Order: sequence, then C-alpha cells, then structure tokens
Amino acid sequence: MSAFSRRTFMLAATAIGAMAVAGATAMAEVPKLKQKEKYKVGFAQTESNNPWRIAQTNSMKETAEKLGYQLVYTDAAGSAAKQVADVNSMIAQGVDLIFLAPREEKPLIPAVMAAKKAGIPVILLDRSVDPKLAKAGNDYLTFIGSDFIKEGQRVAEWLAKNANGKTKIIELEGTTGASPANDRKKGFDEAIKAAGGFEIVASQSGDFARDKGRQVAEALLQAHPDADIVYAHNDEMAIGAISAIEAAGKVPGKDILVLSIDGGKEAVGLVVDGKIGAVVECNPRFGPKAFETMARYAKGEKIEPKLINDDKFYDSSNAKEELAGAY
Ligand code: GYE
Repeated sequence: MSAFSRRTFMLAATAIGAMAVAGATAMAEVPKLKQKEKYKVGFAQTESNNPWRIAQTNSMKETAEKLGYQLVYTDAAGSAAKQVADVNSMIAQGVDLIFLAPREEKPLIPAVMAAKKAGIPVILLDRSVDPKLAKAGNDYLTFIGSDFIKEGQRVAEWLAKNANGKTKIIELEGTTGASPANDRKKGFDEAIKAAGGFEIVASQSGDFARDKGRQVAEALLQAHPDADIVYAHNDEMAIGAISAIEAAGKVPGKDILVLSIDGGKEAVGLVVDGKIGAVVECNPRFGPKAFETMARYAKGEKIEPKLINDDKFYDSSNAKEELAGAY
C-alpha cells in the first residue's frame, strides 16, 4: 500500500468508526412518545394467581379507563416465554407504550429490546430486568416499584428486635430469577448476618405461590424440626407456610414466628390474629403513577431511572387500624 492509499484507508476507517459510534448513540435512546389525546397502551402482566397481581391489574385497568385509553392487557400465566410472545403481539398491534412486569430478570430482555427496536417505549412495573443487559433511560424508560433490598432489610431489623430468643430461620424465596426474589433475599440475608445470632437453616423457592409455599415449608419443617422462624418473600407463601406449620401440630406466631412481604388484607388479618409477626407492604396500586409517568415523558420531561414506591409496615402495633386500607 502506498503512503497515500494507506492514509485514505485510515481516514475511511475512522469515518466508519465514527458512524458506528453515532449509530450506537442513536440506538442508546428510549423511543420518544408523542403527546396525544388518547393512547393505546399495553400492559403485559406476569400471572394472576394472587391478590397482589389482581390488585395491580385492577389499578392499571381502572386508571386506563378513567383516562379513556385503550388498554391491551395480557396475562403470561407464569411463563416468561409467553410473556415475550405477549410483548411481540403488542408490538404487532402498534401500541404507543408498553408497561411490562417482567417475570424474570433475564428471559424478558429480548422483549425489552424488540419494543425498543420497534420504536415503542417500555416502562417496567414492579419487577426489573438484569441491569447488566438492559439500562433505564437507554433500553427502557424507567422502573416503577418497591425497593426490594430495603423490604428484606426491614423484615430483618424487625426480627432482630422481636425474635424473643428464636434463631433458626427457614427462608421461602420467590420465583427463581425474579428481581424481588433476588433482592428480598440479599437485603434480608445481609442484614440478619450483620445483626448476629441467627442462622438461616434452609432457603428454597416457593415460586411466590401459596400451594408451592405450603409444600416447600412442609418439607423444610420436617428436615429442620428445630426451625422457629419462617421468612417468606410474599404473603402467599407465608399463608401456605402457616398451613404447613399447623399441619405439623405447631402454633404459628408462638412456636414459629412467621414474617412476610406484600401486605394484602388476608396477611394483615393474620397479623391481627397473631399468626404472622410482621409484614412489609409492597404497594400494588401502580395505575396512577404509571400513567402519570407516561404523560410526563410525552411532555418531554426527563424521567428518573427508578421511581420507588412508599411501603408501609404492619405488626401488632398497627395492623388492626390498617386492615381496612390494605388491598
Ligand atoms: O411481592 C408478589 C408478586 O413482583 C413485587 O410478585 C412483585 C411480587 C409480589 O407475585 O406477591
């Protein structure tokens, strides 16, 4: 190669490099949302097998109805693969924006990327995706939900003060690979270790479901007859564990302390009855905040990468008064 052609080649290579960078920057943006009178919006729900999910769906439907928006609603029935297909169908139907409650952190990444490629902004509701694989303000607009690490920490802090000599913990984890399961474990395990004097004798997934929680609790109580604390990542599994504890001839709240997260009416009622020691609320009423965030984005406002909900805390000191307001 002559000196001249080498220089031409280098210039061309630099130009291609710059174009690639420019392309990457353009792709790094969340698709825009036009201001409109009425929107067609997708809500890809993960499953409907518990009161928390039903409260969330109702809140989304009610708010959309109030605004006069068309809501394309899908229920993935507990299958990440179906949820990806649901999002693809919303893309094909030309929705303006997609609210997605990703069942698991990794399998829903292709859905987020497909919407972005189709020019449709995505807002993550209540669960997040793997932050290494997709970024807020980049691949999706924002995450709206609770601080799950803090929820786990709040349970641990209450336990450290109210354990009354109980020390051996069975942990019932949520759906494997779901962000609330990962973070409720991390927050709790780290805080309980820092508190000292406790031992997590077993930790296993009950898939955030009542019957699975009951079955897993039954097996773990048999394997660890000295366990005296059950920490469940949601109400459904805590309620399942209470059945298992009673079936084992023990008294929940007395022989075995039960702790939970979600704060549905049934669980708050069980706090009143003394069967559950404490529940950290995880607020499922997403509608108003979800649609307000969408409107702010359409107006051109800069949206924060995370919008964290405020959660209450229930124990014997307030459960009675709070019962009526629980979802
Ligand atoms: O705690 C659980 C639900 O993702 C925060 O999922 C949500 C969790 C909630 O099925 O009950």
